Formats: sequence, structure tokens, C-alpha cells
Amino acid sequence: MKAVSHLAESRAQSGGFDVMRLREDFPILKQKVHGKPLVYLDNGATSQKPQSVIDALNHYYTAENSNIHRGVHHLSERATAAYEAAREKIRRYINARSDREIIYVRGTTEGINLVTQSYGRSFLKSGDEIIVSAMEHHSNIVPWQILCEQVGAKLRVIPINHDGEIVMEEYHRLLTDRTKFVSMTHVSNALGTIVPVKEMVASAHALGVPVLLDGAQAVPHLRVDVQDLDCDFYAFSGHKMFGPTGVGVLYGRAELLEKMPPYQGGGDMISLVTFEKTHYNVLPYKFEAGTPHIAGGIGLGAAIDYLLALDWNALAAHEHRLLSYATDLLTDIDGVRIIGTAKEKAGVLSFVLDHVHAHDVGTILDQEGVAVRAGHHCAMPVMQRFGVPATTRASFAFYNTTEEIDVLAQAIHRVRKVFG
Ligand code: C6P
Repeated sequence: MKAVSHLAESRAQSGGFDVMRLREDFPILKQKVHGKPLVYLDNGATSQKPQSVIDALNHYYTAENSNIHRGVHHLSERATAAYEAAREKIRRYINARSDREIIYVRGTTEGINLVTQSYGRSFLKSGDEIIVSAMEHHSNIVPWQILCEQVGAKLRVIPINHDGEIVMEEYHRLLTDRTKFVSMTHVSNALGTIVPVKEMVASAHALGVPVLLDGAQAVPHLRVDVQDLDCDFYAFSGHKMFGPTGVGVLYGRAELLEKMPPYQGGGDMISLVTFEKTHYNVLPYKFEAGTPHIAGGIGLGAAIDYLLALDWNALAAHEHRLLSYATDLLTDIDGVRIIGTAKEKAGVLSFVLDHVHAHDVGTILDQEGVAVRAGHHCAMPVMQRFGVPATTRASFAFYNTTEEIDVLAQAIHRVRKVFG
């Protein structure tokens, strides 16, 4: 890659979004893989971390490491203040009303399990119906299936069309007085579809049905406002939004969280324990048993600081350009079929290549320095819907460039050559 011409090109093509400047913030992107410059297109699995997030983790362990909410000593007070300040940043970032509504969890998966086991086990019963869609990640299917086994509820599935969009008439047909919960992805990890969740929340609320949104793939690409969406729960993972692994967030509407029993018992989630009776802590701590991922929370706060400093209009335009550039380029390659052609998409390009298994595609791309995901993407029902065992998925972040997409396309041509 020629750095200067690359810089000029990236600027010219990205409406002033200075991609090359931003890439400097991500040290991992400078490395070579198999002797080739790393082209990291597996951001849907996990995104890379800017230096400021790495520094925040380092600073915590170097200067502040201590347990929180417990100590009376200086370090504990500093760690507690940093962790709670990060909670407030998260609240502001998604525009929740109160930081009582921001529950730290391990990630999207734990956030959804918290809702199924706390809300679901308390308020759903035999014969009730839960609606999900055919494009859910396993994290938004299996916890509901476990709940259905526990309480005798039924899972109803909204079909998707051939472009990978929700069939809205079917959603409206499935919404009945038996529906007691709707749980939907905001952006599909396997297809990239942006789901019209605001409209879907409104339809569910018209029947008094609460809605959880799985925001794992939305928060890295869209500015999310939970009050505007009017959802009841919103779950997401820090590691997909340039923060650390092992930390995520469940937003919940305070009036629902108040009614819900704790998900796990242990330290910090209580106000008084006796053998006769235990009183639980106030929100959000009622749902945060045990020592949390303190460094992770602080690191997530640093990721939010980083994201807030970006020009989101320019970022969105740049990501849109990446996606349409990649779509055009791959569509022109003989034997490539794109899976997921919704009108509204974010950051994901899944495809199959005639007569070549996705794992072989992924392995050859890796030899060219290109990191993609190959497989079912923890969304087996999506693969079944499209009649494929697996896809190869390139997933983008704002630090990717059109030049990297050229490398991806050339590498796919190489796969075709290898497989004749
Ligand atoms: N998808 C992917 O490569 P966790 O693992 O809890 O951070 O996120 C789970 C999850 C839930 N919902 C959606 C829409 C997701 O995309 C993911 C994670 C990764 O697509 C890893 S399987």
C-alpha cells in the first residue's frame, strides 16, 4: 500500500472523513499477517481497540486497581468513581433516563439471559407467546427456548424475505393477545439488515407487549437513543464497539427493572442479609452480583469518549460508501452470491462462492492477510432460510478503507483460481 496516495484517495472518497488519521489510533492495524498488511474485516465478531481504550485499561491496573463499592480506602474510592463515571457515560451515550437503568453485564448474551430468567420466569406462563425473528443470533433464540421449556410458553418466529428483511405483515399477524414479549435484533449479524425496530416497538406497545432489542451489531454503526426507540430493554456488548471484551450493558426501563427479581445472588446486590430474609440493593446494583469487570467498565467508558469525538455524519457516510463499494465489487465477481440484500444495511457483507466452502474461502483470504468470518455466524436459522451451510462474512468498521476492499476482492479472485 502506498501510504500517501492511499491517504489522498481515502480522504477524497470519504467526504473528508480522515480514515488514515483514525487508523493511527488502532495499533493492531499496523501489523502484517503472513507477510501481508492486515486487512481486518471481522469487526462483527469483535472490533479493534483504540490506544485510548488500551491506555485506560493499563492505567486502571497500574494506578487504580481495587475492588469497588466496598472499600473505604483511597484506591477503592477512585476505582468506584471511575467505574460509576463510565456508567454515566453509557447512560448519556444511549440517552437512558437514569443510570439506574444501566446494568453492567458480560455482554449481549448475558443481558438477554438476564431478561429471560428474571422478567420471563416471573411474568410469563404456559400458553404465552414470545416473538422473535428468523434472523436472530443464537443469543436471542436459545435463552427464550430455555424459558419456554421452563414456563411452557411458545416461541413464534417472524419470517424474513429473500432480501433478508422482516415480513412486516407476518409480524402484525403474529402479534395477538397471546403475545407477551417481543425480542428482536436491531441489526442482523449474518445479513447486515437494519430492522425497523422503532415501528415494531410501537406495534407491540399498542398491545401492551414489552420489547427487548439486541443491539450488539447496531451500536458500532448507529447512534442509538433508547428513549426515541421507546424499547423496554436494549442489550449490547462493549467489545463490538471498540471497548474491552467481557463487559456489556443491559438497558432496562426502570419501572420494569424495579418489578423484576435479581438474576444472580451474591455480594453487592444486597442491602441486608440475614438467614431469615435478604433485602436486595437498589437499581442497578440489584442485578450486579459479585465483583464486576471493573477495568472493562472503565475501558468501555473510554471507548464511548472515543466514539463521541467522531463526526458521526461523516462516519455514517464513510461506512455507507464502504458497503456499497464492496457490494458492487463482489457482485461483479463470477460465482459470488451475496446473502442479505436488504435496502437498509449496516456494516456486513455475507456471501457464498459457487462450489467453494466458506471455510476454504476464509482460509485462503487469511493467507492474503484478510481476516473475515466463515461459518454460520451463530445464526443457523438464517443459513437454513437461505439454503446454505455457511457464508463468508466481511464486516466493516469506520477504520476500513476502500483499498482494503480491493484487497478482499483480489483475494476472492485468488480463491476462484485455486479452486479452478
Ligand atoms: N456476534 C458475530 O461474529 P456476545 O457474544 O454476548 O458479545 O454477543 C452475542 C451476539 C448477540 N447478538 C448479535 C446480533 C451478535 O452479533 C452477537 C455476537 C458475533 O456475529 C460473535 S458470534
